[in-house]
Amino acid sequence: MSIINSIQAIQIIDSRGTPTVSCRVILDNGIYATSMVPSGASTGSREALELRDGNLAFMGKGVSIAVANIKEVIAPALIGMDVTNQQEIDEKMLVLDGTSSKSKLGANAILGVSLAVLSAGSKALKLPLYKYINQVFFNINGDKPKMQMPTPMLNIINGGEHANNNIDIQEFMIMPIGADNFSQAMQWAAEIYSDLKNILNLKGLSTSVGDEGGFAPNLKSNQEAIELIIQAIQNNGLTEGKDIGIALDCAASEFYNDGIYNLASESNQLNSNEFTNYLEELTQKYPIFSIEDGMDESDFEGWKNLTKTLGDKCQLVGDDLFVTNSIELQRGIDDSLANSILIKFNQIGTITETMKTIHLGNMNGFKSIISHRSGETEDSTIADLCVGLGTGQIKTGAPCRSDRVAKYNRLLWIEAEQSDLPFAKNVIS
Ligand code: 2PG
Ligand code: MG
Repeated sequence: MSIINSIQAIQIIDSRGTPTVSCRVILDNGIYATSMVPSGASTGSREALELRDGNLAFMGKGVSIAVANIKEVIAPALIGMDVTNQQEIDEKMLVLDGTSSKSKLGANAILGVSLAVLSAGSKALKLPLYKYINQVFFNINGDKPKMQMPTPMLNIINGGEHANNNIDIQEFMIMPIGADNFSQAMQWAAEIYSDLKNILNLKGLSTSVGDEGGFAPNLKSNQEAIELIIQAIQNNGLTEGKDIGIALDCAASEFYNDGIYNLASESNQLNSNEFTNYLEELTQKYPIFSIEDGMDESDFEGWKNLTKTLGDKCQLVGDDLFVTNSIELQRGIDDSLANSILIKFNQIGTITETMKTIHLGNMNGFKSIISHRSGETEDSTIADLCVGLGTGQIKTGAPCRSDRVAKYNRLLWIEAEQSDLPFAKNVIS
């Protein structure tokens, strides 16, 4: 048994300069692990509550109350427990909080502890984190996923809430679907990224980057972003659709109002059916393999229609739609909304609930994509989560900015350590 001896927490700074929670779990044998909690900008309205102080410090965004909740409420309840008992620990925190939205203690407080417990558990058992995660999933769901290296989804042009440019679609991603292994996928991505920078430079467009490390130029339309990316792919001797797939995160809730999808950069106002047609045309014109949040989080009829229209040719990913919540995912399964789910553990608040949601998706043919948040830290747990659960896809920004490459670099190390892990080649074709 590896017993929790103490739990510490402090306020740290994330990649946007905003406070976030960091938590440390210390075991009675002196082993300890530290977590850092991510934070979103284009958040879903059904996400668990991120507790912010709301006072004068840090523009109201301090997390000192969440930190105090860890020290004063959660720590006393968990000290003495076996750290490898992830589910029991997470469930105890749910009882301590007692609300469905985690608004009493804060999902940021609860997740900080849940993540540090996970990592301390792996150290206690002297297992690499991804192997330990595989085992924890088995303990929770009675099912052992096949571990594999993921295909990365790299967001190389940023728009929407993640940049101050004029592009409506939030993320334009490349997926090196034809690479033979993870290192080759990253090499191709870095080369395309560098070429895209040259292209933008030559056109006199901005090469400054957005929250997720992708470029954030002002463009004439959303299509222009895709065309610039295709040019960069071809300049590298690669073929779009064969070597590299395109993926989008529309984050459509951010430009939806009163039944209208407002594409301001194109002066285009579309109703739900028209926006579905717009997306269908994009998939006919370009090799788009995956569309995330193509519809507003509450436009359920729109989601149904989009899934009917594109669901057999394209990965349709619910992010704000499902918020990593098994109840929301069950509704999606029952009503045929989307065919895949984005997984962000801070949307729901514990590792146990995250794993249960992934399991539900697995049982119903939904693919899970492990994701960062736009506000990040150097914590790279999602890299191990993705390998340990074998989900096959990870999206964690551009090959730029340390908060993004921390995850890709961790994956490169896992691949180097464990060369027999298969690579999720052609994962969505
Ligand atoms: C998203 C995420 C991550 P945010 O919408 O998928 O890319 O953004 O963390 O701002 O919700
Ligand atoms: Mg999203």
